[in-house]
Amino acid sequence: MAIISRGFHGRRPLDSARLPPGQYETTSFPVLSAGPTPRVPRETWELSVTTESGQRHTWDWDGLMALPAESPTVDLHCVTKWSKFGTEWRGVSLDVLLADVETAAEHVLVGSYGGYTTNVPLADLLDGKAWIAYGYGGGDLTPEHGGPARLLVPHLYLWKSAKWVRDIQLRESDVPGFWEGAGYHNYGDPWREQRYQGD
Ligand SMILES: Nc1nc2c(c(=O)[nH]1)N[C@H]1C(S)=C(S)[C@@H](COP(=O)(O)O)O[C@H]1N2
Ligand SMILES: [Mo]
Repeated sequence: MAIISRGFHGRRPLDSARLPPGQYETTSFPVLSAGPTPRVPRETWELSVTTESGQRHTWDWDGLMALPAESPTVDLHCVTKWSKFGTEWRGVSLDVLLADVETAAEHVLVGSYGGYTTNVPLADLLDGKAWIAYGYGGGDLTPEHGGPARLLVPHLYLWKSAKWVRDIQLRESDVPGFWEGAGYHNYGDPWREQRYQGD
């Protein structure tokens, strides 16, 4: 008699193995923004990386487009408990963006058009773990979801993925961002359910 494995159909393991503790799966793509959606024309858009010694590297839109792009497919986990599986993005790896940036800093404060900030260890942006994403689902990233370009750090709760990203500050000391300063966890690992300070 054939034994049917209910959990595995040859494609991937049962989806519950992809769901961090306390999360549920959704197929919609909710919009979560702490303020109004900034409209940033590509003509004036600029991204900067500033090192701990004050060196500033900048990319305009054409400069970003000239960098080699990747098409990551990743699962998203929001601290408000929805997870979305298999989202398809296009963007530039932070490994590429930071390749020529000399730094000994271990901390990053990411800033957005509109004033949002979030902090993340530099190590969590490197080694294929993060992108400056400008495409979603085969098209341009819409303003609601962070277009022209957002940070994408899918292994951490989605509040770390700053929409409308504008600057990446490499810092010797850690400093909390918008939600981290309001009581959310400093690191935000969904698999360890690090939602709030003390988790
Ligand atoms: N600039 C900016 N980035 C942001 C936010 C924000 O309010 N402003 N919200 C964060 C939060 S809490 C989440 S869950 C995700 C939501 O991304 P989405 O709206 O594309 O689903 O963006 C994150 N990045
Ligand atoms: Mo969120």
